[in-house]
Amino acid sequence: MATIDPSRFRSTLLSIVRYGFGRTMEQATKVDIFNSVCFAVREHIIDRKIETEKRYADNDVKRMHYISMEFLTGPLLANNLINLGIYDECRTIVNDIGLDFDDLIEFEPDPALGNGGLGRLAACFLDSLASMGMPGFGYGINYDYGLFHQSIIGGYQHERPDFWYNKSSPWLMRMSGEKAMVPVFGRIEDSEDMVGEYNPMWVEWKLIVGRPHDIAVVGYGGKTVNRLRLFSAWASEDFDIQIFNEGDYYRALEDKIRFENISKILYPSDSRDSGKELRLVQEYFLVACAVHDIVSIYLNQHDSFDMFHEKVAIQLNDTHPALTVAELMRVLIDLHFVEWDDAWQITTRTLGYTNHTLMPEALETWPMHIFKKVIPRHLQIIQEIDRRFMSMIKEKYPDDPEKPRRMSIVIDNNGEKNIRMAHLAIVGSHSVNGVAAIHSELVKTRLVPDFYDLWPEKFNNKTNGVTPRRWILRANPLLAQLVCDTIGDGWILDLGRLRELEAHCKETAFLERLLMIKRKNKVRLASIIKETTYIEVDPESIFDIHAKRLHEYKRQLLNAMNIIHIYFQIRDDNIIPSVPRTFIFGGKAAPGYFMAKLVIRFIHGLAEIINKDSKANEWLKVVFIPDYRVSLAEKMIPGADVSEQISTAGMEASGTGNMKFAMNGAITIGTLDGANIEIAGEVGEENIYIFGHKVDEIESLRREHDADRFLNSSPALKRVMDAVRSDIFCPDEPGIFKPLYDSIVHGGDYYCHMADFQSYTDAHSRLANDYMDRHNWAVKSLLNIARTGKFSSDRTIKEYAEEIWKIKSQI
Ligand code: 26V
Repeated sequence: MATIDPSRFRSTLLSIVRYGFGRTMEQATKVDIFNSVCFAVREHIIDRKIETEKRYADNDVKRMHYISMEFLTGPLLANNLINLGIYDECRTIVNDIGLDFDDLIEFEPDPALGNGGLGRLAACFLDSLASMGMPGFGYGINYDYGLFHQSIIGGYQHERPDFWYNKSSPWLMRMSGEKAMVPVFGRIEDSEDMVGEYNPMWVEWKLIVGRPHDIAVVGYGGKTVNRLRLFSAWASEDFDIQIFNEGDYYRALEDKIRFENISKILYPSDSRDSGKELRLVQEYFLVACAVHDIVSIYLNQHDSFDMFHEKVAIQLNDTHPALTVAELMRVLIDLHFVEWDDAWQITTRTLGYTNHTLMPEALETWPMHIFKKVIPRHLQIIQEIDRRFMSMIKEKYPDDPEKPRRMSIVIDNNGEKNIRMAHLAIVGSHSVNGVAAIHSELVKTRLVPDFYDLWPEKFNNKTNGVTPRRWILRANPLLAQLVCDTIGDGWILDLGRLRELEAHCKETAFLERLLMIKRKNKVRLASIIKETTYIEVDPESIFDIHAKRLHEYKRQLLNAMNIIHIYFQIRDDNIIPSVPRTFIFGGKAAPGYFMAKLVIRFIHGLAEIINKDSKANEWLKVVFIPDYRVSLAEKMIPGADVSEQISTAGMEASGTGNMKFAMNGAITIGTLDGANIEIAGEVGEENIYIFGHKVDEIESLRREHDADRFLNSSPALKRVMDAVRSDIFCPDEPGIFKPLYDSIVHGGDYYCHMADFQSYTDAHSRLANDYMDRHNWAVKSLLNIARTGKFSSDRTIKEYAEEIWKIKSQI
């Protein structure tokens, strides 16, 4: 671990404030001070970054490149200091100068370059790769605007743009001289070459410039510093000169702005986005920049492509970068004159594809005409890949005429041709993986059974994980200290060692300490709740947290239904609960997702009525904390007693919040879905509350769905549903919640709220009873912490590294 020289750090800091920002310490703003502290820390990072790059180059190591449209890093200063091992020292020095270190840490904005789980997973993976000394790098887009900020006005979500001031982010290093030139638009001109062979020419394209900006990824222990390379889009200067010379200044400027819009915004994953041309251009832009960079790095040390797949692995984070298949083929064939068959071998041996969802509306398909307009040459290559693939399929399955239609990359939907990105990714990769055991099975058996039948060896599982550096060490320093005091610090890089804590599960003093830490984290969370919502909550109550994107399948509405049920028990049945409860929500809804936004309004409706009802509010409170994001998650998760993981079985690919809560000592109430199943397997069934229908039961449930049968057989459910329909939670806006009622009662209840209601409320009452036995609850909490070591992203990355990427640690 590194140390810092206080006087040197101090003088560096002062001279950055003075010569970097032109201010004396007295004049400097908070932004100046924050940036200067980061720059001073960068000094410690850059040396190691350069050293790491040299180590990789000297050993000509195999590198893995993780291409992702999203990297949800969260604030970086605290984590970088922790990973460098200089957090406490830096804190003392900064405070000694008369600044407030903790305040500066809080001041850092979240780089919100991701939507949720998929982007955060990518960030956890980079942390693990660097912490284990592995040559793994991220490629993404340097969006000017990250995911929107959420505010709540009158119970409704409002979106405000997130200009995360990347132009001056101290973590982004613009790497001049390493730009990528990306051709786009134009058309294909058929022609013959000198020997009379068909030789299509991509002509009249325009050039976008991809400018790389690197964020250093500091591994724990500070030995390895990898990089996340984010590209921003610019119009090329040649292009500028050319079009400005044509004389139409305003049109030329419009074109320039159009190109520079490519990296402007992160799309907030919404089904309405599908088919948007700008999104396809973004995906292509990322892929083209990344492939350019990856091939250049390879060619720095090699003069043919013979070794490519032995030196390069590329992982596609979902189908968003699936165009890599076509772009790598194009670069090999058109720019380096590699034969088709060789190029195909290289491509498929290099690429791996991770699937992150089975939701049909989230599976990408693109109308062919957009491809033709944006990337005509890639379309041609994809059509040729598909032609060859189809002839193989027809030969292999001569008796199944439906196979080609089910498996082709290009599909004709009533005259409109579409490109299926998942098919492109599967055909072009040697590995296809899901992100939790059950999900990987469903990929094989339900999503693409024909592909599994054809290539069973391609399919595998890599259960997700999360980095304990951010999610324990940074988010929960009190817990981290207790663990270190008890078993040393080996767990930080080997989370399985948390099992050693089990030996202490009978020690009252230890359990008391654990309870005290939870209480402190709850007090901290309570003050955030007070600041952000003006609601006062009692840290003695159960903090039951449901924090994730709003989506019908994640069933925040089921949680709300249980809250109403408890409320009516208190108000109308005079049943006094065994323990007071605070139900806490956090999460953003996609701006165009009506039902998800209505659920947010509904939760606020409940809060409005219940929190004001004096008969109920000492037992029950409802809180929605606005603007859920990484930095807020770091404060919410350690303060949870109960973690809500209640998706409809078969719909949550994995979940990663579930892991973060469990390793911070929250007890899960959850369905047998995603990684919940594996969490249950690790912690043991007495330490988790599992409820609800299983994935195999869902289909027949839906088929036999009969709303009246549910309502007539359960007075409790009927009472809750009547309340959803009535205006008691929206007295000033009658009728607004009717769509919620309709989707459940008249709409077939696709997400099974009614079918799972009874077992959910039962699980909640068991849980509330168990909570009263503080000793036993502490044991459950401890066993959750001790037994969730499997869910470190280090374990996940080791599996990817050994089984797919074939990369090795270099320390
Ligand atoms: C996106 C969309 C967009 C259109 C509307 C419906 C819809 C439904 C789901 C999605 C998710 C897209 C991919 C994704 O973010 N998957 C998440 O990946 C996490 C990391 O593997 C995993 O833990 C989550 O379970 C999974 O939902």
